[in-house]
Amino acid sequence: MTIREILTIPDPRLRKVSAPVTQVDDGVRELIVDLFATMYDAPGIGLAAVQVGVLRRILVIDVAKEPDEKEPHTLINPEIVAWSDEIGVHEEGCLSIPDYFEEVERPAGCTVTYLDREGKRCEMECEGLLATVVQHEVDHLDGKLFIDYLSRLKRERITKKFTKQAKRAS
Ligand code: GNR
Ligand code: NI
Repeated sequence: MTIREILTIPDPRLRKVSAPVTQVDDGVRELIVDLFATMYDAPGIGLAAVQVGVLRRILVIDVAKEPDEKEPHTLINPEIVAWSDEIGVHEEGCLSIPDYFEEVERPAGCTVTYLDREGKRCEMECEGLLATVVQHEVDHLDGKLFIDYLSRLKRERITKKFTKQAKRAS
């Protein structure tokens, strides 16, 4: 088990489309163990493989409130197949854009299909925070970030800040 480094913007890998998993094998399961370790360590409530530089369609999520009541979800090749008409607003953050939070509007509920860590087809109906996180994570697999839903001014301001930081660090 390894806690992996989380990429931050403007790393270009965060803008790439991740490839589907063709076989849920031990290599994939090892990566999933690392994703959970990295997510819990951060701490975060979701993590996409691309955030540790692996361009595969794999997500882990745990929105449990208490650390000793874990509710880990592994979603491989997730597809959102239905959205509620109702819109919800949540303050969102992203481990790839540390310490930045803004409200984002998204469908309040969604239905997602995916393969679990045994490769079994599953379907999950989500609402509340879980629905927000599922949509946020599936966006990562398509190279999309929550700042893409904000005004251009806000998005450019935060992107510039992180670009400057990355230049200073290099
Ligand atoms: O830890 C996270 N919290 C969070 C809060 C509101 C909406 C989405 C998220 S996901 C984020 C972790 C992350 O960046 N996942 O990609
Ligand atoms: Ni994120």
